[in-house]
Amino acid sequence: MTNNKKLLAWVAEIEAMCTPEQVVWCDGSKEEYDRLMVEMVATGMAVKLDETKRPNSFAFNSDPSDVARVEGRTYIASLKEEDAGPTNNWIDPAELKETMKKLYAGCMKGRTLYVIPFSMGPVGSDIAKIGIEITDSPYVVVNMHIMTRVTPKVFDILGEDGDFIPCLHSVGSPLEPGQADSRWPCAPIEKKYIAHFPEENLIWSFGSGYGGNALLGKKCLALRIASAMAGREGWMAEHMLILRFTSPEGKQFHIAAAFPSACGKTNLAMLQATVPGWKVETIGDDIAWMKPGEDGRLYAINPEAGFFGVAPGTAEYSNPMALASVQENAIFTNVVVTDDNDVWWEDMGVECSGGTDWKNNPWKPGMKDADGNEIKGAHPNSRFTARAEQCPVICADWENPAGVPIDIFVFGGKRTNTMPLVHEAFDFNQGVYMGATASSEPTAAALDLGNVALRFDPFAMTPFIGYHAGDYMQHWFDMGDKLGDKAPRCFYVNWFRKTDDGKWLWPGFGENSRVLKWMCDRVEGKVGARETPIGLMPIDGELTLDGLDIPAEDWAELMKVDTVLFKQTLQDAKEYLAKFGDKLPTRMTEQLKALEARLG
Ligand code: GTP
Ligand code: SPV
Ligand code: MN
Repeated sequence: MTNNKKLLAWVAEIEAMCTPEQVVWCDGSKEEYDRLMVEMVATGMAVKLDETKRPNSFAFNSDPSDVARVEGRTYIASLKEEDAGPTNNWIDPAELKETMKKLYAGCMKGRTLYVIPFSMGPVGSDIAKIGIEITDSPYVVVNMHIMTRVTPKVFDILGEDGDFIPCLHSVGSPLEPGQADSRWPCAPIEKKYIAHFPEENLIWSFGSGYGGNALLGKKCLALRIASAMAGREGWMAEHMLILRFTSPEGKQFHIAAAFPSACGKTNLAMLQATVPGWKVETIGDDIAWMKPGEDGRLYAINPEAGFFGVAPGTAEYSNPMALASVQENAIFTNVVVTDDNDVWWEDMGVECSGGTDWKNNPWKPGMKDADGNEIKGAHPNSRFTARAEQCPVICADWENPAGVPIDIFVFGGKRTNTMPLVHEAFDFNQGVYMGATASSEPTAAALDLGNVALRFDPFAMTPFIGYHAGDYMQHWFDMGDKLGDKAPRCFYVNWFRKTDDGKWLWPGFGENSRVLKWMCDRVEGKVGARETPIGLMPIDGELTLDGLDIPAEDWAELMKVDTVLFKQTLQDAKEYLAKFGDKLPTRMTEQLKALEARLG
């Protein structure tokens, strides 16, 4: 097992506080995975899917209250409030620990405490970080098996004195003797806390069993804690997919793209290019850790080992590579289990005759509730979990500890209006401005965004920046200075423009490869661009539309820079950035002024 002093002391301390029935040290083995699945099927938490249709795969349904991240209950408990900044919830760390210790006291009664040793990044590589998650959720254990590298080799690396990131998690639902367990134990919203102590590299999560709230290697460690470390140490931890795009001549481009949750990262990461001869290979679909290499370029790795992807919308026509990735050895959460024991979700592109919906009710397509609204079979934030190596287009270099050199940064979000299909920054500083003022309409990936029409989401990192967002923006400018002329070129895209009557203006998915090709042509100097107030845009005919049936007026709309709408967005951005006070980088203010002048 381990002789690591800090780890042994920590496990003993948590065991004493949480009083589980037993402690199990996990080894990441297939035997362990199979055993936990058998146990969860026996208790009714998991459903085993048909072995011939979906080998070694399981479905879970969460409690209806526990279906997504809860940003309102997520905290950055830095020592000083100003270090958490205006985009984070803050509680004094001592006070938060007091509150949470009361919740943790006895919280694992009647349950098993699992100790999960995991590596984010290839085990043993310089760039990898070691975490240990303590959890009382067997669902978390099996998902961590897929999403991270769970292995006792972590103990060898730690040795007696090595350091790790402690990640404490409990579903917050102790069991009294004889009390029957619920199918998905969790705590009510007011008892949920997803807490980060960035100065201590420490994570405490209580009350939720879902996704990023509970699989602590992902958003908590690899983004919130890692971004704070990266800010201190001069590297980057970003909410970005990473892909390799290879031209017909064999030239490789590496692209990292930041879109908010449920805005198209997983889809872009594995897209099937429609531009002849070009191909995409996946390196990561959610998180990138990047640092300058010896040659002065920026190198990126994917710290994860699997995908936790949005199920609805995943179909043969949209994301066939994701569908192939979940053909076996997959976990599904909050989807329909069909009458023949397979899975289904909305916009899967296949018929479903009926089954059990994500709320465990009998379900048929087209069913309506009392108000006449259609009942969805799968929750909009239902997810699949699958190992990255099951993706048919996973890149041979996806686990290369040296990473891949990034040529292009892409920013974006879901905007049904205003933002054109694509524009390019004049230079890296303006690229930082574009990323920092990225905006998106809310999605189902977080529970509590309310009814806002639009939110600013700098670098798609609003819920994941582990420190002051103004310092984080400055860090981006500093990285640009460090990289100089080797900095990636910056672009902004929007796949989500709609007509007034609600139809997509752009076909999206595989057709997005046309936009990626234009970016690569720009990097190569093969195409020009026209200057607009917001940036550089394609010259007509140079972003190929061959074979697409897009009416000229739709294309004009997709390429339009509506200065009235942009002036409005600029005003909104100013108001938003005013919250940053004197932490707003001077260069951001300069960019705002310059854009205002260009818009006239
Ligand atoms: P998280 O995993 O939550 O971070 O989301 P994500 O950014 O990986 O988003 P994902 O690729 O799962 O896409 C979210 C939703 O957007 C899905 O329902 C997709 O079908 C849809 N989507 C993705 N790309 C496109 C596109 O190019 N056009 C349109 N219209 N929809 C898209
Ligand atoms: C996201 O919300 O960005 C996700 C899902 O990828 S979760 O892991 O729950 O954060
Ligand atoms: Mn995703």
